[in-house]
Amino acid sequence: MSDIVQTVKNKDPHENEFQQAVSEVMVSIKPVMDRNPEYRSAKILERLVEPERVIMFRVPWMDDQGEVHVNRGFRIEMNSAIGPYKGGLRFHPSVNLSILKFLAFEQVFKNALTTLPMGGGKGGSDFDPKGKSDNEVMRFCQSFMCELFRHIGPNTDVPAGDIGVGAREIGYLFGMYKRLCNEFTGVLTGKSLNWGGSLIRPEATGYGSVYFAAEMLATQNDSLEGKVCLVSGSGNVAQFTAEKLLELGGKVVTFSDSSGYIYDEEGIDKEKLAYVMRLKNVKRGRIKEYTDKFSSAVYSPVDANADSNPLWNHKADCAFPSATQNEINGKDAQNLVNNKVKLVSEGANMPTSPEGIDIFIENDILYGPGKAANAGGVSVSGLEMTQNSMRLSWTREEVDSRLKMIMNSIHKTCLEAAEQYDTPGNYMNGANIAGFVKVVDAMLDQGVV
Ligand code: NDP
Ligand code: 2IT
Repeated sequence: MSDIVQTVKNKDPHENEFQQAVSEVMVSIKPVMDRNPEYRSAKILERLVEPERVIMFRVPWMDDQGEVHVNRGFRIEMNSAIGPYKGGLRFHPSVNLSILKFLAFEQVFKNALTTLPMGGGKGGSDFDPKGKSDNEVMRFCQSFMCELFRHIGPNTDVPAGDIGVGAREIGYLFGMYKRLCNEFTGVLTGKSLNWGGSLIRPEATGYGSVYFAAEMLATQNDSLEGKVCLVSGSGNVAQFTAEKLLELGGKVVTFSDSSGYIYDEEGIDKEKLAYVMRLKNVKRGRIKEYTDKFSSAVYSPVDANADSNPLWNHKADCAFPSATQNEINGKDAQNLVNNKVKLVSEGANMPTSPEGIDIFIENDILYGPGKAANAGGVSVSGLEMTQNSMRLSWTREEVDSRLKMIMNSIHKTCLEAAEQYDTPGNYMNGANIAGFVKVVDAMLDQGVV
């Protein structure tokens, strides 16, 4: 197994995030490989770490002043063993092949866990939507789709949102796809409600992460009632994590963005959350502005180069990292443990560094890894695809109850797989093993392709 990690390192030595994601899975699945020699002879691991296709393209666009800019566009079509490629698009200046390959790799296992027929993919651009006008974002999205459209389709590859890509961007992307293909079809998910979107899709990742947390606590006859919760980020996932936590009796005390974080000792109630939603989704402002409105909160800037993030050093029962990868390092994890945190549910993808994960597991923290805990988003994307194919829309209650069922099933599957491979309660191993077995069995059935 370490051979595979070494091969990945030799082939693409600079792709740190991809190596990190691969290493984690390889450690978990070692006992599965030992019990199933046929996986080895079919070169399953070598095939899993090589994307089926990587598309990389130029995205030229013009700003409001008439100046031309050039960004890079990407789509990683990682694995289609159990369904069409499925996964989000990320627009953020940090986007590169390493980040998108890690995200696409994790997506393969995550999508397998959802119980729905979806393969794994991810894409995006190093375009930064921050500070851009709506027209600039529209022109960028149109240019991006002018290349992407030839690679995707409702039965081929179905992108959605991720960091920097929400309902606005999906709308512009869909408009251009429809114009180019002359076809109204469910080629993207996260669409607005009145033209093919699903109820609960905006809420799904955050709600799902909280449903997963509630399931983990239930194994110890505990609940979210009265729990003090740290939430990072203040975007889509963070907002709906907070909304569901409030509904289930939790107390949310933090939100952040890439500049800093707010700590509100009195708790972020429904009214304050509504303010954050307006601030972030309509005004596209910064989280710092929260303190202008609510004097109970303190804002602290965050230094990305510091050895720890003070957000994770507040007294709390539960942590919901919902911003970005590697936002909890070893020191942050130790701080959380020292402060007696019981549970970590990852709304973000790979938010905890490998050192951090080891610390959580050594200390018996209820640790829900991203590919399980945040699978609610892509699950409801899968339900959106189903509704599009059937040309009907389910009610809020219908979608929410399916989401809950799927999260419960993922939780159960992780526990069973962890138990079967002698690491009871280890959700990371459980998620990696269960996702892996489903995908590689399909690959074996389909021959050497
Ligand atoms: P949004 O763009 O809505 O929000 C992202 C939030 O994270 C913002 O508050 C942003 O702050 C912050 N953030 C982004 N990059 C950094 C960084 N480098 N350092 C610190 N903070 C950062 O994205 P989402 O809420 O959709 O995504 C959040 C996480 O959840 C990501 O890891 C994503 O992959 C994952 N995820 C999302 C799903 C979805 O359905 N949307 C599904 C499953 C996982 P700022 O505004 O300053 O950039
Ligand atoms: O990381 C993820 O699962 C997402 N960004 C959502 C993907 C999707 O297709 O809804």
